[in-house]
Amino acid sequence: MIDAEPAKLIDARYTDGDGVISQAEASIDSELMSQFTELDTDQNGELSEDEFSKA
Ligand SMILES: [Ca+2]
Ligand SMILES: [Ca+2]
Repeated sequence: MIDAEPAKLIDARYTDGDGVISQAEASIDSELMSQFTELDTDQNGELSEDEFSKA
């Protein structure tokens, strides 16, 4: 039941191995997609692990 994750890490399904979530990758999750612009604080069109951890 308890998922002992210290912090949200980028789920492997969102990444192609580059460690960031592109908009295309985020689009598989409508909830994430809806937050994408807000989370992308440096507005580079990708979510870094740091940005994603605020989700
Ligand atoms: Ca990626
Ligand atoms: Ca970003």
